This record gives sequence, structure tokens and C-alpha cells, in this order.
Amino acid sequence: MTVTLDRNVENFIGIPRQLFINGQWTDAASGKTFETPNPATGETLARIAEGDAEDIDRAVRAARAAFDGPWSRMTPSERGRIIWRIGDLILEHADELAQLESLDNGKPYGVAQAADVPLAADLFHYMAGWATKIEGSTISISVPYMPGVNFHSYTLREPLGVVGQIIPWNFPLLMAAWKLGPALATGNCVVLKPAEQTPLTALRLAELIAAAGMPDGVVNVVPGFGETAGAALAAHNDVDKVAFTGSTEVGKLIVAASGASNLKKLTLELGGKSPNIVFDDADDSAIEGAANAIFFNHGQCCVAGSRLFVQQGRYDEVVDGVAEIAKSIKMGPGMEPGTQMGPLVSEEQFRRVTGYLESGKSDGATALAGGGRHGDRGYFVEPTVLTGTRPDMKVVREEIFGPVLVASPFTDLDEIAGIANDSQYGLGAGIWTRDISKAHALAKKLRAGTVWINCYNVFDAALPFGGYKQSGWGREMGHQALEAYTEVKAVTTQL
Ligand code: TXE
Repeated sequence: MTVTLDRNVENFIGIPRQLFINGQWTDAASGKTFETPNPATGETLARIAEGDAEDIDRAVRAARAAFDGPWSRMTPSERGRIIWRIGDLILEHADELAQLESLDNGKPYGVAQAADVPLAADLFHYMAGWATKIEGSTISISVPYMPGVNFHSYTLREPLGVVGQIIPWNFPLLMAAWKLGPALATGNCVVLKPAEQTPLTALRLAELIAAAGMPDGVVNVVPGFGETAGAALAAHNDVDKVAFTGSTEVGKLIVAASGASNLKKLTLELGGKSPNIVFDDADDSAIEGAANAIFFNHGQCCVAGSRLFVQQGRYDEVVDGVAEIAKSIKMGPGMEPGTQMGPLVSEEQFRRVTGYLESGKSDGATALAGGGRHGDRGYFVEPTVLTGTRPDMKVVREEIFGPVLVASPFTDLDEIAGIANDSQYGLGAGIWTRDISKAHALAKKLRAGTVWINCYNVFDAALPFGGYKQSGWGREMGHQALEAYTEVKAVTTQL
């Protein structure tokens, strides 16, 4: 049995979807299309126009014209109202968006309803308020080689112009919101390229954005593949910034493309291998917390708490507890009521994750729970807990991006920060203890953009999010995100 499909969802996936450029729905210049499969079955879900360099160029030109025209002429208040309305429309179409997300990505419908959709709406509502609050400052200056001369100096915060946004498939609607919200609130125009695995909610969002009253060309959505459409955006000479979320490997390609073209500004939100640290004095909720940290969204989270470190005294209890939870998780298609974990997003990710499971086994790790494929159809991987690992193993060092936890014991407080920081990544970290001083002292030592104490996977539009080290550049959400979408201009007048 599956949830009955919303009529709008049936209609939406029933016809081939086009590109959204300059407020119009249009085929790709090449006429090419691609299919997005349903990861629960491997069968085709919908057909999509496949944008590439020529379409990206068309979209960039539309965005530039909108930036030079209607979008910049609007008052911040008018812009804010449109952004707010996008949030409202997301909530009005919540069930429909959650169904599309579940079908395209594989995540449980209930999770998309409870998390992805309301968080996306909230992001637009939060950012709408900032549209009227982008401010510069006045600065007193004293110029040593012009004694006795008075000046009036101030700064302006101005939009960058045309922004390219390349997003992944793990939270397709939410990532679109994280990217679009701050870009629009600061007065930029956007060309958004959704991930080829999950283009549907971004395309439906484009319809809602148009319905919210957005002028043509301000937001353009061009689905396509990374090596073609994505690379064209990263290399385009009239794109002022690229905001990217995806693999560290592609993040480096984007940096190279920026350097080889117009040195466009970049923000990058990349991979992670986040430590989750449970002390002997932790509350029992740490067990469920550690399971949620890795298994939420099937482990396909950049902040997944994929390295669990438990203090020796509680090691067996906590790791066994997490393994019990792993075994009890109900797997199934995202649209089946009661499903707690759906399939991985694609065959490629399925192969990647099961490849890591093989590598863990051959390196000598033990699967306390899971360890392989679930069922024989779709891209399901069992929630897995690996023990007996060594710090040099691939499963410990590399981002798996699936429901795979590596657990190891530690003994004292002094060593744990070093062990936790022993990673090329620095995105998230968790600490579980009743000793609040210990928690804050350790939080300070961890090289990560987010530290959760006695909780995990807590997100809010007001909280800045981003990574240290090779987890990225810059921050999304919070007012920090606005800085990455504005230039500062210093203006000085001699009085
Ligand atoms: O990512 P890619 P993939 C990590 C995770 C996962 C691995 C591979 O470890 O297993 O990356 O996933 C676009 N120029 N994360 O292959 O390729 C692509 O079309 C410009 C972490 O799916 O980085 C998509 O829109 N763009 C992560 C986006 O980049 C290019 C989320 C992400 O795809 C491009 C996803 C190119 N040359 C994966 N090549 C996170 N930080 O949350 C691809 N793209």
C-alpha cells in the first residue's frame, strides 16, 4: 500500500518537464531530455529537458537583464513581500511537494512533510525579513597626509549581480531554499541547477516562485548534468558568484573553473565525516541521538554523525543500543506508510555505499548491524554499524554518504579532540554529556562549523551553517549568508 498521489503530483510528473528561463517554460536548445528514476523501484519517474551550456547562457542573460531591470528597481520591501509569499506558497502546497520529494529522492513522505518542506518555507520567511535590513555603516576616518580636512565616509552593501547555484540531491527542495533565499533577499538574480538525480521539486518551486509575483528572469531553473550544465555555470564569464553544495571533489573543480574564468566569488558546502562523541556521563538519550545522527535521511547528510566515539565505560551499551535501533528501522519505499528509511537516491550511490561496506569488511571491520543490501529491488542499503575499525581504514577516513556508522571507544577527554579533528573535513560534531563545562570546553576545541550538545541534526534558518577545512568556504543561513551575497562599497566625500 502506498500513499494516494496528490492530483497535482500526478499531473506534474505525467508530462515531460521543461527548463524555466526568463519566466518561460522551454525545451533545451539541444532538444535533449533525461529521465529521473524512482529510487525505490529503479523505474522512470519523469522526463526532464536536459539543459547544457547554451541553455545556461540563455538563463544567465535573462538573469542579467532582470538584475539590470525590474528586480533592482523594486524596493527592498516589495522584494521581501515576494520572498515571503514563496514561503507561504510552499506551505500551501506542502503535501504535494513532500510527495514529489519522496518519489524523486526516496526519503519517507512523512519526513519530507515534517522536515524538508516546513524548513524550506521557514527559510524564505526568515530571509524575506532581511530584504529590508541590508545596511552599511558610517565610518570616521583620519587621513594622516590630509591634516585638517574632514570627510564623510559610509559603506553600501550591494548585491553581487547574477549568481549561479548548483545543488545536490539529498535535500533537493531545502537546498534550493537555502540558496535562493539569501540571494534574493540581497537583490541578486539566480540561475539554479538542481541535481540531475532530483530535479522535480526545484521545477515545481519555479512555478510557485512565478505565482508569488517574481519578475521574469530573476530566478531561472536549468536542470542538467554536472559536467555540462554545472560546469558551464561555473565557467561562465558573466556569473558573479557560484554557490555550490556537493562533493569536495567537484568543489575543487568549481574553484578551478572560477580561477580559469572571471574569478567569480564562491561559497562551497562540501563533504563531511562528522564525529559524534558520547561520554560516560551522557544521558541515555545519547543512544537514540547517535542513531538519528547517522541514519537520518539514510546517512545522506553532509553532517551525518558517521564517526561515533564512545567513552570506554559505556562503549558496549551505546554501540549495542545503536545496533538494535539500526536493526529495528523499517525500510521501504518512501511513499509507503510506516517507512522509516527509504532507498538511497541512485544506483551510483547504491554502488558507492555498498563498495564501502565491502572495503570495511575486507579491511577487517565487523558489522554489528546491517552490512549489505536490503531486498532485491531499488537502491536499499541496510542501516549498518561497523566496529573493530582502525583510523587508517577507508570507511573511517572517507565520506560514505549512506547509513553506515563506524564506532570506536576512547578513554579520556584530553585525547578525544585530537581524534575527532583527525579528518580532512570539519562540518559538524556532536557531544553527549551531562557535564556542561566539559561540553563547552570540547566544543571550543572541535574544528567544525556546527557543534551540537546533547542533540544532533538541529537546523534553523537563523543558524549559520558551513564547514572548516575541506568541508567548504563561507556560511549559509543566518545573517552570515547575506554577507556572501553582497559586495561592500566604501564611499568617501570631502566636506
Ligand atoms: O556529487 P556531485 P555526487 C558527496 C557525497 C557523495 C558524493 C558524490 O560523499 O557520495 O559527494 O555525490 C553538480 N561542475 N556529496 O556525485 O557530483 C551535480 O550535477 C559543476 C556531499 O552526486 O558533487 C550536482 O548538481 N557542477 C553533498 C552537484 O554538483 C557539477 C551532497 C553535486 O554533485 C560538476 C552531495 C561539475 N564538474 C554529494 N559535477 C553535501 N555536501 O551535502 C557535478 N556537478
